Amino acid sequence: MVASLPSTSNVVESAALSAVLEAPDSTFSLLYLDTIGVVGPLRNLLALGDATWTQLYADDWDNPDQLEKRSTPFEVMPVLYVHSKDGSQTATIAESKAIEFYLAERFGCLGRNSYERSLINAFTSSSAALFDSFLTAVVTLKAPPEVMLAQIAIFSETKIPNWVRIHEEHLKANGLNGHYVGDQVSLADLKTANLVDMILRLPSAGQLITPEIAPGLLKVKEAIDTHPKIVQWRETPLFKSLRPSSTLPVQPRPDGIKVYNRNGNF
Ligand SMILES: N[C@@H](CCC(=O)N[C@@H](CS)C(=O)NCC(=O)O)C(=O)O
Repeated sequence: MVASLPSTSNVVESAALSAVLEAPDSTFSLLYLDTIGVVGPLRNLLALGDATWTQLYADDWDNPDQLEKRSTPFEVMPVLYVHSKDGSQTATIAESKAIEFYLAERFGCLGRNSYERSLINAFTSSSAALFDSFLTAVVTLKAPPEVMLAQIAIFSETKIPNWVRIHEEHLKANGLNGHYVGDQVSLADLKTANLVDMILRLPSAGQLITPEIAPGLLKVKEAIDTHPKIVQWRETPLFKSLRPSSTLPVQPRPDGIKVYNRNGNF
């Protein structure tokens, strides 16, 4: 049995949880691995929003009883727990995109009006689609090396160059100022910067992302990498202990990290 989410058939409970999500003094716990993984943009949003948050690690995730895994709504991480100030109520948000959207809305990273929001959602979706398809086709495929190399070749020869060309056009239309929309950091900027970081780790990166081919995308990455709140987050012991890949050795855990309690106590 996976963890069930509170039913919205109870109108009073639904309204109370909505209030927790909207309260300016709520705090957060993020259940995820000690890697950047799929939560790079999401942790950056917590930094941009000056959020008070705790990292939760699932130390018993691989237990054959699968109790931790099944205590989450989709048996995967990340899960964001949003706590009321007095800790008496917690709202759960599962799935990285749902969490990103909630945090982006809360911390003002979805533009100034409905039109800007729809543009940001479109750029975000386009970058997320390439990121997700790369994860599925290469990272989580667990195929023999020659199959993985063939998959990477497909991305390097067509999918990534197409995405670069198209996104450069849109960034040019916004004045190559490091943002997709207006002059503020948005969810689209965060998702794209994360994707550019991933592309730059490929052997073919030198042909895919260069100042000549991708000046707009590099500017977006620079705007994220130099944002004072993100610089500050990357100086923290927690960020420094995160692994870019789960194949790298585990780092010592800094203070402040909590271990996920399968009973749902935070
Ligand atoms: N669709 C999910 C995918 C999450 C996902 O694949 N999580 C992986 C880590 S990146 C996980 O929980 N793996 C452990 C497992 O499947 O048991 C999301 O976007 O949140």
